[in-house]
Amino acid sequence: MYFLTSAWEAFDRGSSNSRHVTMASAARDRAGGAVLLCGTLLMLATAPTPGTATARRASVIMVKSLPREDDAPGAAAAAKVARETPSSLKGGMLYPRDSESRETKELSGMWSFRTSGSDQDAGFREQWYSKPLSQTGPVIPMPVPASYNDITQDAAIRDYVGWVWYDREFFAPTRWRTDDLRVVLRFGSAHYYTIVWVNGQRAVSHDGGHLPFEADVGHLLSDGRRGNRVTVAINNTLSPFTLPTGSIEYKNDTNMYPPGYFVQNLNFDFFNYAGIHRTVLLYTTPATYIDDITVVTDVRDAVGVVRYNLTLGGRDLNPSATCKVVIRDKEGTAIAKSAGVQGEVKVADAILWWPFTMHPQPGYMYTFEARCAAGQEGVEDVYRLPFGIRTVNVTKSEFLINGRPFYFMGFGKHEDANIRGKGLDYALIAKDFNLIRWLGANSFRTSHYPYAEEIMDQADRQGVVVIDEVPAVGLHKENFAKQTLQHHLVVIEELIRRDKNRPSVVMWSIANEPSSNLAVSNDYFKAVAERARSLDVSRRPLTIALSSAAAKDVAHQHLDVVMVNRYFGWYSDPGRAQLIGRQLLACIEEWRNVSGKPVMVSEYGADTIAGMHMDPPYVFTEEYQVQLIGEYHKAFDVLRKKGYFVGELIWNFADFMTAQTITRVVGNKKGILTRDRQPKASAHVIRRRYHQLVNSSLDDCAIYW
Ligand code: BDP
Repeated sequence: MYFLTSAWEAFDRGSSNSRHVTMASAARDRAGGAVLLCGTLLMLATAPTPGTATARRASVIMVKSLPREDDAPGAAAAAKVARETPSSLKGGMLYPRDSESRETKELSGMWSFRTSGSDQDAGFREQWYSKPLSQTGPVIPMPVPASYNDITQDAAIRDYVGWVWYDREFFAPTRWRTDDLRVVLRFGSAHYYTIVWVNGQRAVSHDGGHLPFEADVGHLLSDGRRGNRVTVAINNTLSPFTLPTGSIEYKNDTNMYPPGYFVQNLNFDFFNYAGIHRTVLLYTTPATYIDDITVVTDVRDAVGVVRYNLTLGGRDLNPSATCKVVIRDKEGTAIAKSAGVQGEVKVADAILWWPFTMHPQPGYMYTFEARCAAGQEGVEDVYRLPFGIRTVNVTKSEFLINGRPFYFMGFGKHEDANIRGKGLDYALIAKDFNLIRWLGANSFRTSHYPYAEEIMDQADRQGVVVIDEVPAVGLHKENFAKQTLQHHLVVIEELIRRDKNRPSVVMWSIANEPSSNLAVSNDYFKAVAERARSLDVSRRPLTIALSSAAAKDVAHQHLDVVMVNRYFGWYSDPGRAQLIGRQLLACIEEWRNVSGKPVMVSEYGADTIAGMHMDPPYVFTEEYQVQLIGEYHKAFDVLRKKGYFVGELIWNFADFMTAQTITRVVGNKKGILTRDRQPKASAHVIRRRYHQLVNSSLDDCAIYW
């Protein structure tokens, strides 16, 4: 745990909530003051910019200790943690959409920004949230959404660890106060721990990046004439109990480092971009409203069966609320109807949702239109949820979509681009999906965290299959702790709540490359898998991108599909591409024998500097990447004939930024595209392969032109 005593702690003590709250209650907490990261009380009063002399002036002490033995969950302990972390989420997380009963107002644009510098307490001690940030110190303009790291010319901002502050002002229409409405402030995501104030009043806090959070703020809005202010404090520090995981390491050798010097270690291979990464918006609903919708589909003899469940929220809920449901096709024509908060609707001659490589009309989306007059006054709330009708099943050897075998051809990706970091960017989303189609890929894994809802929307609509991953990357011995598990259970719930209705999502990936050879990980993953299965009514299969040796792995028994990350010819035997076939075949056969489940390769690849050439091929050249992936492809073709091999995802779609290390040349270069999305030679090889796997009659010319 990390303990820091500080003015921030005093701030916390002054709040009405106890600071000794559990993670579950922290997730529910809408008004308290404690900063909790995964159940760890993280009093980050001082996290000076590493490496600066200001670190010496740290006014507080940060103590790091790893979990004790009894923190590591054994079977009984893990089950207990799971019991004690009950479904902790209050309400649904429907994507905000305009309708005749709802309106949305985006708060994207330039916000004011500053870091806490070397005095992490300052913002809390001086209550920066109580007035405009510009009145409590210097500010700079900061775009929202975007990571803040690469926006300025200041390395101290790029590499900042600790609290940063944002604010902006906005007007809300007068009717938002005078009418009987609910006004909600929603963040698509902010990285990592976030506290939000509206007009100086605490509105919401959230633990974790990559997933949305929101709060009712109608009661905090000022009268129309004065305008409003939203203030956001965000802390990007990662600990052994956050997801992804990290640790703060103090460097105590004063011959080498100034007193108080520390570094943020990351247990993963991508830059720890931070800030307000996704859209911030306000939306309204009637006071009594549709809080959540769950749609589960099946297909019986060409009839689409749509089971649904509506959850209503708000005060004065009328127990005999009436809800009407209409299913509309793509043209908006009503094709089926139902009434009630739950039911089953049949869609005759259903047009199924298909991946784009399996059907000429891929990604067919219906609209589930719900109208509920649930309040005493009978005001109707209307919400239109896009959904697709399809089935997903896994047999001992196959991955089936709509009853037909599906072979994953795609990549692991990242949310990553220059300047904006992990910030949402529609131009980039459109470009990436155009490239996915150009490459002929039918799928990607959201390595190593949930992607923006706007990305997932495109996957739904374009028929691109998604393996949806939680940010559980870098789980090693010290991370299999009670606190991490508690947080993992919450995160999986947040992810399933957000993405449960998406037809593109065919599988949940509950971790990437954990130390699943450790006995302690068995009970840990059992608990996470059980939680995921209990939450997803449609029972999507579960997987993990595994990297341990098959014979020693204990996690696969809790999964439906085995994904394997392997770097033969790169991290082992670099430059020896001729060994890849032998090694990969032996490895995958072993996984199959050990697990008896469908197996796929979820990562393989080689760092490649675009424009670097050598023949015969040499590591880091375009020639070597081409040679290496060619060897993998030959082995995949052998495996495909064995009947249990269900996919190949190359690492990575595009080059991406990482922390500064001597093993990365301005980031990870395993992309088949450069970071600015231009093809390396390997992209053409992948393109030819993916297109030809779907249509073996296509010759090279037909693909290229
Ligand atoms: C795998 C990780 C991925 C890394 C990749 C690599 O899952 O995040 O970026 O290796 O080293 O182990 O390129």
